[in-house]
Amino acid sequence: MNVSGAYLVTQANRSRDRSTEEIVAAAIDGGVTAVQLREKNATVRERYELATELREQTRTAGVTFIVNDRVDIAAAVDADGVHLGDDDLPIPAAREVLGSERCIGRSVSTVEAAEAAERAGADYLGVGAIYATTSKDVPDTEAEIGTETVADIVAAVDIPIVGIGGVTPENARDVVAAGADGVAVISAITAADDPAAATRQLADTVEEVVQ
Ligand code: TZP
Ligand code: MG
Repeated sequence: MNVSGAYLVTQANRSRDRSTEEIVAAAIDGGVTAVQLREKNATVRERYELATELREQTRTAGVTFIVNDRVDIAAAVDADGVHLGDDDLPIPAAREVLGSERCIGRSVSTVEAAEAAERAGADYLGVGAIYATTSKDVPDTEAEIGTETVADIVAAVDIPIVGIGGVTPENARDVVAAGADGVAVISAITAADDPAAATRQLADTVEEVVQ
């Protein structure tokens, strides 16, 4: 698992009619380190079929591939891991299914939730929403937590942290300066005029700040 750098989360309805495979190919060209399949409106069968395609693309490129929500699909397509939230299987139950070979990511927005996820065995955390986002309906309590909360969570846990929510090539620097290892984005890549160039900008920014 590598979740440092630029991490793409897919969402077909932000892609301006380009296919998810096309966006992922462009992101790979731009140096993405991880891709998460997150298609909330697709059926399990559709997600499985897309996951099979994206697994192929990411494997060839040596990019980490993670499936949102569905532990079964992650195992079925030999993904590198799964990304879970409050409504999904608890981490220990997912671990029963996936074993220690695959990674488990967990969405959190508070220090307490981050500590609990680490204790439960999460391998990395998605922390957000840092800024306002138009890609997801985020509950008020989880919205716009800011880079201060990112820094608090970085100080509280030892596992890698990926910042998410309204992250752009312009503000990614602040997210990494707060201690995040990577930045996860939907629209900054998926809705960009040039998704490969946007990915490259994000990846370069993270690399510059980390050094
Ligand atoms: N989780 C917290 S915010 C968010 C998710 C999936 C949406 C991120 O989308 P964008 O377009 O990068 O703000
Ligand atoms: Mg979920």
